[in-house]
Amino acid sequence: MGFPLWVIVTHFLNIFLMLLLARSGLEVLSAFPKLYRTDDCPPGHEWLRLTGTVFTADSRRRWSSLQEEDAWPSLVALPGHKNLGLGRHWHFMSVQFWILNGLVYLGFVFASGYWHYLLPTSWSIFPEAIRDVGTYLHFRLAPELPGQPFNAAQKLAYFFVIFILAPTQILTGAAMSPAVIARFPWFTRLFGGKQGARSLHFLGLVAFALFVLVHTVMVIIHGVPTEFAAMVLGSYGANHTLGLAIGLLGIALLLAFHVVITWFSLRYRRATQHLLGFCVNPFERAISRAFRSRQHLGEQDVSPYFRVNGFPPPDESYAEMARHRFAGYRLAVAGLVERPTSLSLADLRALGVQEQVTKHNCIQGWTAVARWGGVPVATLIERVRPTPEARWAVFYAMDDKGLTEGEGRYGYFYEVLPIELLAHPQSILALDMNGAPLPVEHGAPVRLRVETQLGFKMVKWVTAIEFVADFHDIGMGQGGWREDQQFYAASAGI
Ligand SMILES: Nc1nc2c(c(=O)[nH]1)N[C@H]1C(S)=C(S)[C@@H](COP(=O)(O)O)O[C@H]1N2
Ligand SMILES: [Mo]
Repeated sequence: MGFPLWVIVTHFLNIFLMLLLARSGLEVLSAFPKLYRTDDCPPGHEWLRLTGTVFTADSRRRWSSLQEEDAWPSLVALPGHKNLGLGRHWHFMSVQFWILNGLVYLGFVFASGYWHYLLPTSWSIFPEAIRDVGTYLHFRLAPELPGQPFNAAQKLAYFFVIFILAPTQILTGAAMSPAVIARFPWFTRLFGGKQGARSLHFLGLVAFALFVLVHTVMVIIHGVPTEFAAMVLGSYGANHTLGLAIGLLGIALLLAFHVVITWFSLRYRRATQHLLGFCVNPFERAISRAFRSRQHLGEQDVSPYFRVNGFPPPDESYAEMARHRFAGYRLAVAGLVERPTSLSLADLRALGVQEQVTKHNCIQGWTAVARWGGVPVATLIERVRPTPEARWAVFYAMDDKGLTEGEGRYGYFYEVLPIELLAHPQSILALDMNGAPLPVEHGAPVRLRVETQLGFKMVKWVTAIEFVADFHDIGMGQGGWREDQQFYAASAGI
């Protein structure tokens, strides 16, 4: 027996895509190399920590969650060296093709009757599989099931990987999306919350890696030339030398491809962001706009510790304003609006304050829950009346990142959001956090909350809002400071 052509092709594409997924997934993990049991992510209480740097809740020095990011080498991470934005792009691009490849494979499996070889039909497969493992441990080859290409242990392993592990990996992946968490909180709860899903997603990678290891060892035990002939040419009787040559060439091409894309991604980061964006942005934009946040978490869900990302504005004028409890603060709202305005904190409060207990999702991977109070952006929109050309709102902040963070980046923080998203019921200009005025580190006196999005969209220390028709002439034109400087995607629903 051997393998039909569709198995050969989908098997090769699977190796190709899984390697992309594993490396880019590790890049994402490197941005927050810690795993937690609960969505509070209490610093110092991770169940797995893959980094030497430890920050604790009672640390006397101020720290920002971006400092928890690690630089992993390109040998394990795609592209490596602290490129979370690009790693995510590679991951979300690859996963679409991986799912497509999986569906094509399953289509053939069921259409061709091949499923007989993959779906166990009797409980006796378990003792048989254990006996097969025993046979291997005695350095002998386990026999195939009668009339089938696989032995019982093999069949069980393939069944587990194809019908349990792969779908679970897709579901735990989806459960981490902030848009999904905001719209279908129950779905993410099935996996023990975002951190449960994140932990399971990582354990899924470990399970895949173990499978690949054993699978490869089996190929070696059964004889590389024979197995390659079957895997590449479709038959155990095919020319061994030819099978081996084509197989090794395939592996070499695959590795060469990885070397090239890693180099390209590091060398041409903006081009990589744009090229992969063609595949990723439409998908991300669609779920960001379709899902509205419906979170009503309880007071008991509020996290005891809420991380900070981004240091407060360091200048004296901000400190002075903070000392006077922001009495002199004004929020300017202008651009393509019929009634430009400037509002004090009292004016803002007078527009009506709404409360919501919601989960914050930082792009790095941490979560925390707080009760936010603030003015619905919809109310503000009604008041200033954007003109028909206005499509986006730019939120300008008071922190110059060149002064607060450095790392070769510069400029005042800002983010652009589509007006549609800002009109959603849980999009607010927050003034309060957990029943008190916003603390300085969390964005005093005004910060944005758009609950279906990743944290980086929720600008803190907001000083002005501008309605625009197009954002390509703002900053570097990518739709926000993190998009400009860290190559994140401009839609942030995943
Ligand atoms: N002005 C400004 N807003 C910002 C940031 C920043 O650096 N500057 N960081 C963003 C990121 S990446 C996150 S995760 C959240 C963190 O909010 P928190 O500090 O209140 O937890 O703020 C967002 N808003
Ligand atoms: Mo973030």
